[in-house]
Amino acid sequence: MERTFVLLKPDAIQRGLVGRIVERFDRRGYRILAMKMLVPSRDQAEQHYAVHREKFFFSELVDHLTSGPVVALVLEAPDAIVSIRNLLGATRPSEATGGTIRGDFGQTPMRNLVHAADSVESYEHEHSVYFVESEIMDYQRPIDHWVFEPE
Ligand code: FUP
Repeated sequence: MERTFVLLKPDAIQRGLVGRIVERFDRRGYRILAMKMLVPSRDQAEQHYAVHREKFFFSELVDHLTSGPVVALVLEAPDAIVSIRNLLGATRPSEATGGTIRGDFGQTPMRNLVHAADSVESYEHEHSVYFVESEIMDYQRPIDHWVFEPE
């Protein structure tokens, strides 16, 4: 089992897509371990995207992330990091395959609705920007033995 961090960015909330995006995670059987709504501080946004600090789009990215409420989640499943990234689709919605979240709903690279960690290291860093450990649930579901059956 693997955990990943996902963030529905302000454009997802503004466009009324929270339910439809979270439903995609539910339908695939990911276990939701944490989910909360907040308005990120500039410090949180800068920490989250610290790897992009030198990029030309960094200040616009921080402005966007702090512009309104976001929904932060911790999800768990086998290979959660790569499988959620596949479900999101390419960073640029114009390059995202139909059927992916960004392919179906994304508009611009800056407003591509949802972020997900791209490695275990990113997960460790990013979830700690938004959650304290006591906010992350640890529970089992009776159906998990077949939802997560080994292939
Ligand atoms: P991703 O991991 O798919 O969210 O993409 P990146 O980490 O490469 O980019 C982080 C965010 O920066 C994207 F969500 C949108 C923004 N971005 C731009 O606005 N322009 C770019 O050219 C690249 C990224």
